[in-house]
Amino acid sequence: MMSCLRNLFLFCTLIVYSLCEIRVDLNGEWKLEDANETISTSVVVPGSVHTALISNGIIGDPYFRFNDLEYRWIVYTNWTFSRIFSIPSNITSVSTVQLVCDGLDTVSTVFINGHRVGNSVNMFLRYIYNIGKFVNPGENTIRIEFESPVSYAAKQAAAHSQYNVPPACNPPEYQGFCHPNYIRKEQCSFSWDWGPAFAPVGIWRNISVELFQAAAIRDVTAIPILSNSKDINWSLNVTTYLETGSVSKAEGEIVISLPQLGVVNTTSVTLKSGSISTHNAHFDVPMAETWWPIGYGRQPLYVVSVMFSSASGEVSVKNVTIGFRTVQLIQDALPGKGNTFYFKINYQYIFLKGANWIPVDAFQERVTKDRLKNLFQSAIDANMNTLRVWGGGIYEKDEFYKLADESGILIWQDIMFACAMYPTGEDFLLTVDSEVEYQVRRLSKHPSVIAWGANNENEGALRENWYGTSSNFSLYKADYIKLYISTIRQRYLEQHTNVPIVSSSPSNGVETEKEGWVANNPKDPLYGDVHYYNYVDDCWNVSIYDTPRFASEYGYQSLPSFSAIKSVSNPEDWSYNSTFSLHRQHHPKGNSQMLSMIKKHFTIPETNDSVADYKNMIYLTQISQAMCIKIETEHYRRHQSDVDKNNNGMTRGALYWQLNDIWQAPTWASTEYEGKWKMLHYFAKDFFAPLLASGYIVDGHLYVYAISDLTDPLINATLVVKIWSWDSFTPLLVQNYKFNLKSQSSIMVLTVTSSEILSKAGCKSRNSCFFTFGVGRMASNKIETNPLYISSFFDAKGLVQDPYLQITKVVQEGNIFTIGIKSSAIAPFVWLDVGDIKGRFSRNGFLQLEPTVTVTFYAWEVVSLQTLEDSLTIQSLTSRKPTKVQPYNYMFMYFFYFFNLVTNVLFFT
Ligand code: BMA
Repeated sequence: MMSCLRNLFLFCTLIVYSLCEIRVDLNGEWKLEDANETISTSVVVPGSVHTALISNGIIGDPYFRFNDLEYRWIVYTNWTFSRIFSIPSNITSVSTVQLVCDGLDTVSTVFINGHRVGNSVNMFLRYIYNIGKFVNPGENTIRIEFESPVSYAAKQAAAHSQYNVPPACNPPEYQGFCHPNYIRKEQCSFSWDWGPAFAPVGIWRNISVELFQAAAIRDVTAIPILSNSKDINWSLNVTTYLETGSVSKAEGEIVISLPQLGVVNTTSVTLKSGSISTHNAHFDVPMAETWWPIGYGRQPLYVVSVMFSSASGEVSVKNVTIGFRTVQLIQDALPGKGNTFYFKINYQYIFLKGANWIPVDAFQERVTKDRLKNLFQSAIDANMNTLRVWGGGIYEKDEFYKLADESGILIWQDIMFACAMYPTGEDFLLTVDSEVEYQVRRLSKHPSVIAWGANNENEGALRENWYGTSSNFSLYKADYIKLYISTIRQRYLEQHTNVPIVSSSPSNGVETEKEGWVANNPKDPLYGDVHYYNYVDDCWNVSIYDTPRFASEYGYQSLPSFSAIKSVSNPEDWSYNSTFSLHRQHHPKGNSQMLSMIKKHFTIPETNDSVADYKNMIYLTQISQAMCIKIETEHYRRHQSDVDKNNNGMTRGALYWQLNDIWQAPTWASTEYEGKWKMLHYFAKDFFAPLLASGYIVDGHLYVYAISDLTDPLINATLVVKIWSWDSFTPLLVQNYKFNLKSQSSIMVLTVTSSEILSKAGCKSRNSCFFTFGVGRMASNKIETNPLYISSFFDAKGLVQDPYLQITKVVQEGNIFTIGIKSSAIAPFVWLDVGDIKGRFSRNGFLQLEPTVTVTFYAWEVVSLQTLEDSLTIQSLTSRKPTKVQPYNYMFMYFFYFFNLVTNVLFFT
């Protein structure tokens, strides 16, 4: 019976939908002109001026060398997009014609057939203009005049004469434009400490004309409800937002169905004319299967199809895809001091592990589904379960959230405000209010979206006087509350999403509210989430880290690969402190901070080959970054189940800064602009592993933890501790420790005086040894090993040997290449590189503990064996220099071996 109904509904939907709904797609080719009419060319919509100028050969690659400065004229120019479009001849029979713009970037005036129909000031808002009065059946013209966003922001700032809303401009190193806070546009498009300033303009999302008579469904939200954790009995709140036409009233029916489950809910409605009508329905969905985060179960998704059919036979249909899950942000008071801060999905605690997400490109039209897919796959492959869409970028494309829903990657979604004070004039608040309403409706149906944050770091900025606001604190505090609490939070709560919102990241969560929304110490580790950056102290020393409830940002910079740099530079740029390198480094003191962190543990080699030196710096910055974030992340994961004497601990989230790169530059990212994994991303795969053994030494004591994200307990499991001397492939000591561990928790399995265990192992000196830890259900050689280096590499000088790494074979099977590696000594940070061939290795940057290992390269594109071999190089920290694939002829191999031995200087030891 149910399936009959379902089929009937689908059948009707198809027939009536095609008869009644008229939508004229305006995507595609438009004409582009500058205000002085010196340029007249074409632009593909969705698209921006910059990419149109690139594809028409008017400008080159904006990312190349100094082109970000070279092409500044583009952003100071006003631009016009125009085209002709056709309206069907039956226009006379429809009452309402609307121009629906899903995204205008940003400040524009819209004309139809020469008549002004409206304007836009907010790129995050969908603009809908009634254009019935101005269109004719047949040919029409549309013209959208864009004003320079940079000039607009400056004008808005100048007009705000009462008081300053800082920062006026970001630091000069950012090489950016001023006053991004005065315009509702991607804040980082005016530049950031990892990104360029292009401030593109254009029609950045879909645009269409829609015609209807009675009503059209604009939006649908569907919120799953589970009344208790015991009986899995789902129900659904479906809200349908209908745009009604000018007929006096529209009578009809709303039919909501979940075709996969045979659920149909029908209601008769009478809609008022000329407004937005809201229709709510609540019904049981008994057969629904629960949606789970990645690693915790399946991700079943269901189509909710909503159809409005008017008495006169007009039909409007909207389908949304949803998943059934609940979210709780648990902020319980802890005995002593502080609150917990962690997430439960479907009543089950989940440690959120992952990274922060920034816009994938300065020009969104270049962000293809494949690029998004690749980034998601990289997050999944690195054992992440969460991404935070950071507040200085954009609300992402639909495909982004679709990928998250399908894969089970959880999303912490910021509202787009970051690192600034913001104005609170009436117009500004009104447009923000509409933005929140629109974006929350748009995104709340996605099961992956499990948290919202009203801004990035603005509570901290105000409390800590980052922008000189302290002399007038109460004024800025009042503005803060007006914007984030009375407007954003208020509007958010009215949407009844069932997903928690925090007023800022970092914040103290409910404690921030208690303290009047600007807490005394928004970074308090005992409450909410924290952001932690420290470029001064030694990142190998775990004592420098707080042990907060939730670490939502922390990071260190590194340089991208040489192949990434090469694609946007000339040979004269290839040194650490070249004009180009400094131009790309937007973080004040960034290069010297990386350098000083490297020097704490590594020797920086100098050769008489400046390109080799530069490549070594790239390699060392990546090692240093990977090590710092490994150590910090493991610290957070270790303390998910315990609190120390000051009540620090129960850390239940670790999202490092940042997953991806917007261009090729020194940044905090773990994957590069083209998707290539930096060493950090390979490390992330290990330090986010569901089962991990992790140790550290403080005050002469070794502490080793077992950490599990698994949903079943470990009974009688084994921790394997090994002590190695750099000069032997055989460990000096192997010890097994038995333990039990509850599901999704961490436990300290071993604590011992480090000198005691080292001497027990017969380790000659601390500098000559290191530890590895592994954990498994049973003792086995297959247990992954996690190293703990107990001395800096320059202290190990002379003890760590050149491993004379050799690639012994490369075997191709389709896009998969098996690479054999031979080593004559233990080799730290073994690094394979294939230049600009796209793909990733099964492991990289690893500690080679055996004479031979095999690594797999997964190519993301078709590549021949010869091309791969020609590009492949291998090195380690203790290699004299990177080597290429050796000829398979042994004579040659030994020749190269001895040749290396006598001709090179040992770099790192
Ligand atoms: C945090 C972020 C970003 C920034 C990063 C690195 O403050 O929120 O604004 O890019 O640090 O400085």
